[in-house]
Amino acid sequence: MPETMSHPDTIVASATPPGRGGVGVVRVSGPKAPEIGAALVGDLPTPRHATLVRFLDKAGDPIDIGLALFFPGPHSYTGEHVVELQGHGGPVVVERLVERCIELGARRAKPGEFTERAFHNDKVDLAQAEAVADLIDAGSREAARAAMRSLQGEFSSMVQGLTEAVVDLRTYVEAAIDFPEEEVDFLGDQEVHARLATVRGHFDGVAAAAGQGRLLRDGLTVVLAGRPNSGKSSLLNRLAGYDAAIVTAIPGTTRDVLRERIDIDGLPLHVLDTAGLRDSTDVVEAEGVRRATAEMSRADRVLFVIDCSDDPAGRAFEEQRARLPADVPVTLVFNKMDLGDGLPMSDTISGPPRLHVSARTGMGLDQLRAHLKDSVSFLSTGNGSISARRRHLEALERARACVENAAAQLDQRRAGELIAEELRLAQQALDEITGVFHADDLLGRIFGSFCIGK
Ligand SMILES: Nc1nc2c(ncn2[C@@H]2O[C@H](COP(=O)(O)OP(=O)(O)OP(=O)(O)O)[C@@H](O)[C@H]2O)c(=O)[nH]1
Ligand SMILES: [Mg+2]
Repeated sequence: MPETMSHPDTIVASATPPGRGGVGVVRVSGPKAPEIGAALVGDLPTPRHATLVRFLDKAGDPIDIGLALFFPGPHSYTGEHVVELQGHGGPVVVERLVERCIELGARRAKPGEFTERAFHNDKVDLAQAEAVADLIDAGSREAARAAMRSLQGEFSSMVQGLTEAVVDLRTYVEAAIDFPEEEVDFLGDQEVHARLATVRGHFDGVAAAAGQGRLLRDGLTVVLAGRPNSGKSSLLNRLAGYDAAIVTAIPGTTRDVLRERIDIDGLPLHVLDTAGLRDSTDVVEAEGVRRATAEMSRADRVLFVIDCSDDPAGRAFEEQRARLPADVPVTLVFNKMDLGDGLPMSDTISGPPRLHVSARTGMGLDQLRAHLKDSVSFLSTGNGSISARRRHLEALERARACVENAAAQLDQRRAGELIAEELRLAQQALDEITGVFHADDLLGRIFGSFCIGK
């Protein structure tokens, strides 16, 4: 536990964003909060009662008039004594209040420090603390609802249920180790297999919910790639609903990578328009092609755009295949269908999924959107989804791999100790999600990305 926990400082920060607003909230947390509050407003207000007061400077002159609230620990956001000052939301007023608190013995809070204290004081676990930031940063209603569910502990209790199933299995295996003469039979019996099946089932459920949650938060990144003039920029404009990119009949129009964030029923879609792929002696265009290739390797999916009036067989894809990252899935998008005879290309050839659209008329765009949602099994209803991060999915994957190792060892009738050890590692990976077990730098990374005052 950090040293600050035994003798915590008192911290202060504006809880409202910088700038002007109706109200500006300054929050003070720590052992000196009651003393600071009393000095600032003359008398500490009754706990949990909003009290109209004057905030006083050192000379006793009023800085502002507003509401003061006192939340004695542990019944506060951080679990410490907290004083909240609600003044007028002007940057000068708020800064003067913060400075006055510093004069009285507080120090400026670091990003996420209030929530970090809430975590150390067991007000929230790590997944809930992260959900606080995700709720603040939510880019859609669905994402906000999912973050709210995680904040209320739904995700944590799913992980908890999974952990219990793992511990249960481990206890069972360890009991077998204690009776070596029975061990072989014990590990071969139906009971242990049944418990293992339960654990696997749990994993599937939690992983599905967390996968949806991560999609809601981070979304899907797709790169529009293809030959020059195939209509990539036109497609971007169609998806974005406005003229984001320059479109001309001149091949090689786009050079820089353009990014647009689009919302498909709550799924955040990051669409990147890139330079048409061809070998060019133009240094600017060649750099554009290099960047296009780099973006493709980081994408969740490449939409390979083909001008069907010019290349109905999609030969461009075969030509460029070697340039495309091998591990990123591709969808072939046959564009300019308005120019064709309206007949979709033959679908008999195996290979990447194919769609037929017209960026000019908008034909096929709904199918494209539906395809993108399907490609990640996104459920638009968002019902029951929780917010989750890449970190959570990675921990779940690691835990699952350990359980699968344990299962393999069980099949090979290996020693119970090995199985128990794998299960212990699985449990440790799960504990990282809620923060029961964590590497020291993990907290710094998580809370460092919060806004100040939260
Ligand atoms: N008829 C028709 N023309 C289209 C369609 N989509 C794009 N075009 C035309 O095709 C030409 C090239 O379009 P862009 O969107 O600039 O193509 P691009 O793939 O971004 O081209 P570069 O940036 O040069 O790589 C323009 O003249 C567009 O008007 C379509 O669906 N139908
Ligand atoms: Mg373009």
